Amino acid sequence: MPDLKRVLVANRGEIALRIIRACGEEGLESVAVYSEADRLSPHVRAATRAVALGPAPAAESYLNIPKLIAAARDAGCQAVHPGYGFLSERAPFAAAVAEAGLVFVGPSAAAIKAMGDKTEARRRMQQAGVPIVPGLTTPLRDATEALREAERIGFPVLLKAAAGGGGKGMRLVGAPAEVAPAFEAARSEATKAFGDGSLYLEKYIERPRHIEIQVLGDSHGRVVSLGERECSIQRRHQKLIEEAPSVAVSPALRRRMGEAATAAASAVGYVGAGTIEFLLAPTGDFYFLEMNTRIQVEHPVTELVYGVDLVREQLRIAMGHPMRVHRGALEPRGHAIECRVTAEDPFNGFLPATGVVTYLRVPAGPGVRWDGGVEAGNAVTLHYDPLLAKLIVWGETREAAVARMERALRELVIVGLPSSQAFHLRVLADPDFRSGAIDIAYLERRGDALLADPVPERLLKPLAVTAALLADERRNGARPGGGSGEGATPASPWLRAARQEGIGG
Ligand code: MV4
Repeated sequence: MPDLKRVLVANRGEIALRIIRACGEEGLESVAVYSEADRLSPHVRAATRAVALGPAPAAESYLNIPKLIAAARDAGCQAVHPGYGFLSERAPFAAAVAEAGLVFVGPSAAAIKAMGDKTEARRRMQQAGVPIVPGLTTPLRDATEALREAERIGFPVLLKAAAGGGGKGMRLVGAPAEVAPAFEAARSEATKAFGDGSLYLEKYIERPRHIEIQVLGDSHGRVVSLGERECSIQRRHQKLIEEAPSVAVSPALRRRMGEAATAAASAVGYVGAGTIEFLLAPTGDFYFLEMNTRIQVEHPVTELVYGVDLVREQLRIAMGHPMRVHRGALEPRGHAIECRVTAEDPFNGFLPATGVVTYLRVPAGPGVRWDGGVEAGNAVTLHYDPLLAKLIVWGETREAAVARMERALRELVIVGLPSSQAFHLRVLADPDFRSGAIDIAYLERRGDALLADPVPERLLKPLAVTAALLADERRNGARPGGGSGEGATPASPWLRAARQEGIGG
């Protein structure tokens, strides 16, 4: 059994902090890494110690394998946790960590590689008896073969990148005449994105939900599933709100999807935390899409309804312990919702925002969890993804969880940057969301209507607005109650709203 004392956390932001916290509770020391842009980030101070990696660009810091391995060695670590994004699903990184004599907190490089190749993954899943979307399990040679196969499968079909995932190099093809141009476009996009233009075809599933199943595998050959997460509320493949359980999944369907997911993980000898993504069709049929071989952003909703600390389980599994999760005891309790609070302006096409968080009031109280990566004083740049924090709530029922999330979102005050906060409140108030009438096209259908009223939430507590105004005026050096510079647009949508509404003087 590997004797772990100290873990290198090869990531930044909220997930680095999340992992550092788990290390602390598990009695492990943690070593943070940081770029020049993240010198003042909370994860740096939270760790037992921290190592500077270099300049802000990820290629010179969080994506630099030699620097990370050297940092782990020099700091006396025995293990490396990759978090999500960055190097978490790069088989060469898992291999380099192992080669350096360190434990990779995650699956083997071979499992990452098998699932990273989408046609190989489909072949493996088919063999394991996991339902896959009707279509090919080997790459296409050319557009002629694509046309022949599309006619066999039946239009509409989706052209997908074999090396892909996340929607890049994907093209919807509705009719024979569209095959050749779509093939060329998808191939070019896949080559640019993945350095591999291989494509395959699947039957297009209309109006599905995106449902994923959390799995854990340990080094003693046990694999368990921890129910589903409903991830249909997404915009351009970026999830905004996730929940567990899904209103569309009955206990019987949960059992069947869980069995498919454990079969999928077992088929690649999976060790660690992983997620099997499925499309759930309106017919009730479900199909394997891909496997994410990492801890995911939305893992907390599963933690809250199953009472399991997935990151601690990851660490224990990496230490060779059997997992503490028992199949029979795994029943979801209550309902959890997560909002990804990002530095994006929903009223301006979700444009990523930069600037300094000048004031931050974090929601608290019963059933509220804040997994954040920034604090007041931190700058948000375009070097990394725009996630500021995840706000997660638990309630006895879905209705109670929604009410609690609305309450928590109203407590939240972010000054200095626009954020997705107001948009989350609008989704939560939408009748379709309330009734659970959601699928992967939900935001395309409802997004514009939700943003039609340009004045952000009247739901704001006057106290929160006042706190925000005061913090912003302090930052701008303006007299409270006085005009703070002609034409100056307040950075925060809250402030814009407050000004428009005449709140705060
Ligand atoms: C699909 C699909 C419909 N039919 N495959 C998008 C990214 C990649 N992970 C797979 N994706 C899809 N594959 C078939 N055969 C619809 C999508 C899809 C999607 C899936 C999950 C979550 C959001 C999505 C948004 C658009 C399209």
